[in-house]
Amino acid sequence: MGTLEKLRDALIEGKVEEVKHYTQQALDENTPAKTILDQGLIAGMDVVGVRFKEGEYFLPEVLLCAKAMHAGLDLLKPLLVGESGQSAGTVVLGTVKGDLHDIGKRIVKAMLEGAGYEVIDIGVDVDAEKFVESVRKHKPLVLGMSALLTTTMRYMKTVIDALQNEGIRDKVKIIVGGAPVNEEFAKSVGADGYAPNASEAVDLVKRLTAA
Ligand code: B1M
Repeated sequence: MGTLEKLRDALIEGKVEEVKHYTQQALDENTPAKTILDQGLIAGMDVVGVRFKEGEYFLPEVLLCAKAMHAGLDLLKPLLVGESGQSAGTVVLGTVKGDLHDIGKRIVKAMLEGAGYEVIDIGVDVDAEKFVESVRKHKPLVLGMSALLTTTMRYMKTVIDALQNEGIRDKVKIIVGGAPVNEEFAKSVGADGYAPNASEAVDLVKRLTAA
């Protein structure tokens, strides 16, 4: 079994120390950080998602797997971030109200930082007021919202409406993402764009911020 398969399996088992070990081993074998992320950590998390859905895993197991995922991500982050010089601009990112999922958002953050953007992560369970306040305070080029639950994704529209009511909707480009979100949904809530994954989020931000 190759290192990435061992890494994926360790993540599925929620073995934090093994995940750290195999992530480091893959790096020592010169595997690119993005490959380790996609074929090791995210591949493992996909299996965790299926087991959770099918009732084979419960919250404690998923939390342990999330902890293992973060441990691996922490080792990869400096490499995903890379050496960026001057900031390409500011992006504010948050997970919407009622939603505590942040693994995907952290990956989006790391990849945007890798592309030279300054990213301000305003956390999880973020209400419309805080999104509005952050846009006022940081004047980002782009505001990104993440949601992993079908029950919370609708809140993206609440945030966009709040920005509209405050008269600052047109001051910022808005992008949305997260497993239940798609292009059509993004359009329906009035966002400027949707990205299915972190790499495409970077391309989208570049496109939206191109002069
Ligand atoms: Co939750 N959970 N969870 N969970 N969880 C899901 C999302 C679920 C699909 C599992 C399932 O049933 N198969 C399901 C949602 C069902 C639905 O809404 N239809 C679910 C549920 C039900 C719940 C609870 C309600 C469970 C309960 O309490 N009974 C609860 C809700 C808590 C809350 O938020 N209020 C809950 C809790 C949790 C944990 C806390 C245990 C943990 C989160 C830990 C954390 O994030 N710190 C957790 C996890 C880990 C998952 C799964 C297993 C994995 C999510 C993940 O991290 N994926 C998930 C199942 C699944 O998605 N397969 C599940 C890996 C990550 C890299 O992918 O987040 O999709 P993802 O991000 C991608 C893209 O979506 C995109 O780029 C990322 C990288 O490529 N992207 C963006 C994300 N944000 C973006 C923003 C952008 C652009 C792209 O622009 C701004």
